[in-house]
Amino acid sequence: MSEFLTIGEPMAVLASQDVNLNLADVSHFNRFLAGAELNVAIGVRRLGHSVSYVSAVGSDPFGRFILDSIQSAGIDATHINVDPNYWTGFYLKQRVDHGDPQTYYYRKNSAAANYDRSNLANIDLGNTSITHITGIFAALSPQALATTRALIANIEKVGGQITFDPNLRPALWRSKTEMVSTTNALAQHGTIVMPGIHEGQVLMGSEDPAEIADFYLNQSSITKTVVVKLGPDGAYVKQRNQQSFTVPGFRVKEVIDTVGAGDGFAVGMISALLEGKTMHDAVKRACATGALAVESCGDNDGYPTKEELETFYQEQDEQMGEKI
Ligand code: KDG
Repeated sequence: MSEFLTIGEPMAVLASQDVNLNLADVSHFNRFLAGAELNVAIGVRRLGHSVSYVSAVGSDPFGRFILDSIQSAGIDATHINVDPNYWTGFYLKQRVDHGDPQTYYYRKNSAAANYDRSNLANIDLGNTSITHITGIFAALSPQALATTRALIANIEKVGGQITFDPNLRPALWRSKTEMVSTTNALAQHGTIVMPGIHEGQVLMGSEDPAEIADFYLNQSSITKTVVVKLGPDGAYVKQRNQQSFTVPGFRVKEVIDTVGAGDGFAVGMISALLEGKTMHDAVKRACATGALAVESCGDNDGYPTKEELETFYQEQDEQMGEKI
């Protein structure tokens, strides 16, 4: 079995080719692969690690596209069910010249939302050191939430680590109250919890990174590290019983599309931890992979290979040298 595993809803995204047009007016789109946890799987695989992705797709053209792409990326697709009873989810994404784009989902009652959790019994977690869980899959349906909880229980049985990203998607939840209470309850199982600064405001009422970190460290003894994403300003890190520190963000040449940056951040963290790097180096890589993510149109196309990551670090060092 793979060193890294994640469960999520894979989607196709139709990304507008026209800048600043309302989605209702766009007629030209490019198709990419999407889905937060799948983005992470792709990024971790691109950095050379073995990855398994657990999900379901429909027996339809988007499902075929997703399955083919996952297999050709070298990700273990053994645990992706093809379910002819439901569609594969997809979404539309605007192209904007600044800020976050408008998105529109077609994913209700998708194949992933109907994932049959009896399949979890076939997953061998023996060699999996990190599993990434986000609040998105749990938000899809009561079955998906039950699946998430069952997978977490299986991971805890074998002593695996969980990285948890709240990844709030208010459109998928029935109410804000349910989103907040369920997401925070799932976060209690994260060895590493990675909220964004604005998610902190929604989930525990503060945008102060130290207060957000303390909230997650205090609510569960399982949580050893909280990494609060500060967007372009980098990340604030607090580990249980240790000094907190902040890792600065990297300069980005041109922001093309912000969607997928948070998943890019998780890619850097997870891949570095799999390689035994220190928490500081893992968060530095997370900031780098998050920065690289915003420089391309697709949700995961900007994630680097090892060589691209090295080149990025070198370019950043050269820029720093020029500034001195
Ligand atoms: O984090 C990026 C994702 O938002 C995107 O790829 C698809 O919206 C999406 C989702 O909910 O997975």
